[in-house]
Amino acid sequence: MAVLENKLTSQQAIELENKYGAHNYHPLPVVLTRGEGVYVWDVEGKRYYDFLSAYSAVNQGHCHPKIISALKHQAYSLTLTSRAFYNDQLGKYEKYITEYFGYDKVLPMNTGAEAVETAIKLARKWGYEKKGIPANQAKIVVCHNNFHGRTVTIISASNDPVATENFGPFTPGMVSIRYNDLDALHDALKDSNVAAFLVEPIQGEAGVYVPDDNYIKAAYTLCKQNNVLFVADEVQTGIARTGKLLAVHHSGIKPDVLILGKAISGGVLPVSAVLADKEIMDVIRPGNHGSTFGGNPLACAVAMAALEVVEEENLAENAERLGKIFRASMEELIKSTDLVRLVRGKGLLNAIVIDDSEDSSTAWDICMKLRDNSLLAKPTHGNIIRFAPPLVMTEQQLMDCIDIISKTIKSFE
Ligand code: IF1
Repeated sequence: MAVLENKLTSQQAIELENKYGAHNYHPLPVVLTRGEGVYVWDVEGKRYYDFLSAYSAVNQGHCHPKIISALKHQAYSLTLTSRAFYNDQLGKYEKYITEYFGYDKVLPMNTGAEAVETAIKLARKWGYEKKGIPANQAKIVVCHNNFHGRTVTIISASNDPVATENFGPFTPGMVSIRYNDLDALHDALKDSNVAAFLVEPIQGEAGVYVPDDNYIKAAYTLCKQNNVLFVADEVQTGIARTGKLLAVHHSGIKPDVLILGKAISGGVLPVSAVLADKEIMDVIRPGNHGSTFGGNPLACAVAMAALEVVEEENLAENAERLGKIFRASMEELIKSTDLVRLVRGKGLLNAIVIDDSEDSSTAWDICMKLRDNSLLAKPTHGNIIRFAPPLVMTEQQLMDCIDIISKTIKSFE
């Protein structure tokens, strides 16, 4: 097939996706073919700053040489054994990642949604076997406007009609309360059938919604008082994105169950993980749960390299420092334009809110103009633009990007 051999133009690549792919996305029209660090290139050779980082999966930058080297090296030796046999990478990785995050045990999976599913199963089983919840009565408390993934059970916890409509029937046992509302949590936890509180330390999909400073810590304390597991979904906020290794570190707590994904592999392979201490993880026994690809040697080698990069290159500190500069610059911009209502975020997970209705096209138009000006970002919920560059960005590159963003937004006045 000629189409597979020839180099495509952007238009051709977009037409192929439109014709042969399910229409489950509405991408910004740019066709990428190469990435290096904070940059990506389209098929016509134009270079862009990546301000999405594949939704915070590419925190270490595109095609990080150390991670790609680990990938190549391991790919020549062994890629997949399944868990029917042992392999010589998994144990090493399990030791490495548990010590890295300070837990006794890890359960390796692939995508973020799978890790969330795993955490829900773990919490339910713990609820029955350790807390003594009557059979099939376990409840998981979640928050309005959460995003935890796309499986039927996970969308059963969602209140987003676009994500849920006509996908029922849904998994029972999900109780949804307002985010950042400790009274609501206090009331929900009175039910002794609650096994866990599943929460994002910062709500990403909701538009980088940062809760009050005391929320996470107080929520954790409420969980402890009620013998409920505090389950943190750090799929998006983890791995240095918010200026600390984990977003919960801003609150000084250790979740009972920690869910990680995306940047564990630096965006090279789907790698996710559920971490917990022995008393919790031990409820999972052979045959209860698993995955053909989870814990495969290729993923293990890649993830170890990717986590090493986070430490070696001080990515958390860099995200913390650059994030402050970014938000301060956006505050300056807000003073000089009516178009941007506010900026919010932590570390290098930030968003600006465009002063317009949710159904206007302004945020999309701004992202199109940013693309023309060599910077890629994506609107969410109509009037919010998320800014999340790779954490390997330098201050000088950031200043260049701030300049592009400011000039682009001012051109709309
Ligand atoms: C898409 C958002 C980001 C997540 C949290 C679990 C998962 C995600 C906190 C599931 C995934 C993604 C998936 C992506 C869009 C995206 C996203 F806009 F929806 F909120 F990152 F900002 N927990 N987030 O954020 O992980 O199964 O996808 O590996 O296209 O759906 P996954």
